[in-house]
Amino acid sequence: MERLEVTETFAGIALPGHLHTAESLQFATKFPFRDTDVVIVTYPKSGTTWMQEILTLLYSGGDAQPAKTIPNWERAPWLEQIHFRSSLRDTATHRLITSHLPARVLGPWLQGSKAKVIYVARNPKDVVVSYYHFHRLAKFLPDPVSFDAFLQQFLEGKVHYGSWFEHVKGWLGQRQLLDIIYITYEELHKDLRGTAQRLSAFLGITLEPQTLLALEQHCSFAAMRDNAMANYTLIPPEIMDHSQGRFMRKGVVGDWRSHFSPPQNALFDRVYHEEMHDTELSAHWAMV
Ligand code: PPS
Repeated sequence: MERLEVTETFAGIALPGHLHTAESLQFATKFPFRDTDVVIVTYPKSGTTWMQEILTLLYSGGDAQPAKTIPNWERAPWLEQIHFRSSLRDTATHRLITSHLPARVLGPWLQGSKAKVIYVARNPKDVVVSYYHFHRLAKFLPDPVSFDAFLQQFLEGKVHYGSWFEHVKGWLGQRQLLDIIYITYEELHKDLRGTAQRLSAFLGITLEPQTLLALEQHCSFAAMRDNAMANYTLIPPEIMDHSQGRFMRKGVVGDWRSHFSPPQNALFDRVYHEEMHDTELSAHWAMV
């Protein structure tokens, strides 16, 4: 199913029709979670693939084989996408599931289970840069036209998958309602080892030193950039135009500084302050 030009609208959010249908989205909101499920939730470009790889290594006890032989979208499939049911590893003790859906859609349903939720967030200035570049290669997303035009749409919450601000605040609001942990892309960068330990404690996994070592090696940016099962080079060029750039693009913190003009930065800061001034995650990233 191509549907590259199709946009699905669900709960007021635009989503790529190439990956979603009204039926796949309805299914997502009624999916029978198990208490043993582990759900990665992110706004796009916030560290989803990184977390999928980390969990793969944690649950394999450091054996890189699954991460090297199974595409990430089969190891931790997207709940809302059309391929979910055929990809889900139903017999796994802990099913890994990924979602970009906002809390107002998925939260109430998840509250009925004891599934563990891992929410990964990233500095929105770096998110918008990464997302802009991704729009240039992903043929199932609209042409971003220019960075300036895309930035405006992002701040207005009019890009695919909706508003970053609504996403982050909505999921932060689930703190008391779900078994949820909050991780930032910046923490993964600063201290992958420490963050993996924090994750293991949350998941109830005993972390052996050799698992940690293997995880650090396999989940580095360089290793993942060269892993065809994580870097999306398996996706054919008519769906991801690899001549326009790489999915594993730079993998750094603060790349926004080489993209934002002073007026764009001032506008972003104003909206960010209005929306986020009292949220605790902001302490993890540098806005100046
Ligand atoms: S998606 O499309 O929503 O699944 O994208 P997502 O995986 O959330 O985000 C892609 C960005 O994460 C970077 N990335 C990493 N950075 C550092 N280390 C590792 N191991 C890593 N793996 C993925 C990836 O390069 C994208 O960020 P940018 O800034 O574009 O490089």
